[in-house]
Amino acid sequence: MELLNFQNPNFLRSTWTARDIDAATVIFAGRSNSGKSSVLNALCGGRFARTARLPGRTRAINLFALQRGQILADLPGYGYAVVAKEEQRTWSSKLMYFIKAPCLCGLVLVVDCRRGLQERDMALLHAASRLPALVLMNKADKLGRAALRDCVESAKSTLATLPMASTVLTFSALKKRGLEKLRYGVTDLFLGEATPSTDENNAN
Ligand SMILES: Nc1nc2c(ncn2[C@@H]2O[C@H](COP(=O)(O)OP(=O)(O)OP(=O)(O)O)[C@@H](O)[C@H]2O)c(=O)[nH]1
Ligand SMILES: [Mg+2]
Repeated sequence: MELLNFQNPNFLRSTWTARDIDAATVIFAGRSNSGKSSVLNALCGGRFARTARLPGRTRAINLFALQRGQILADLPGYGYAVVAKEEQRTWSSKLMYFIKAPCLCGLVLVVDCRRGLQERDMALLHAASRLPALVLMNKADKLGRAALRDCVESAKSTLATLPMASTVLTFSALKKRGLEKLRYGVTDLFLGEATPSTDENNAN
């Protein structure tokens, strides 16, 4: 399979709606501070999306176009308590609306591997159940091998209860660990070739 070229995407715009998107789009979603923007940057080999030590950095949906026109969408995180309740509710309903957009072809769910899949992640997975999902256990540099394996196994058994095709990968945006598998995984999402959760998963 030929890998997509993820290098040097063009920032298109910040938005809250998918109405103006006319190309296949993969979304990067997850809890605030799980590392969505860092993962996108690692995938694309540069600093394109803004990241921050404190949660709540990404405050709109940022669209980046690959060389061939496909789009990566960096979403604001959920579960960030410091953002006012009202604003959280607004984001949440906008995100839930956005993930129904027909242009979407896949979901990269970025999870902090120390926390594992949480309630809000599950709510997102349910809402996006028509999309194949690549579940990234990010910040793998923070856990030892055995703990990582446990977290992957636990995610896999949770995902097995959901209807969509899903793959679990361990990843470190900091150490750029798991990049090749991420590139293949995101290419698969664009090509509509995501594998079911029982197939080729790993705890690298
Ligand atoms: N140790 C470690 N830190 C990471 C990793 N990935 C991201 N981080 C750190 O986690 C923090 C949050 O990263 P972001 O990429 O801004 O997270 P985000 O999910 O986009 O956050 P929001 O936009 O606020 O939702 C930053 O301090 C990153 O440097 C990783 O793989 N390992
Ligand atoms: Mg972000």
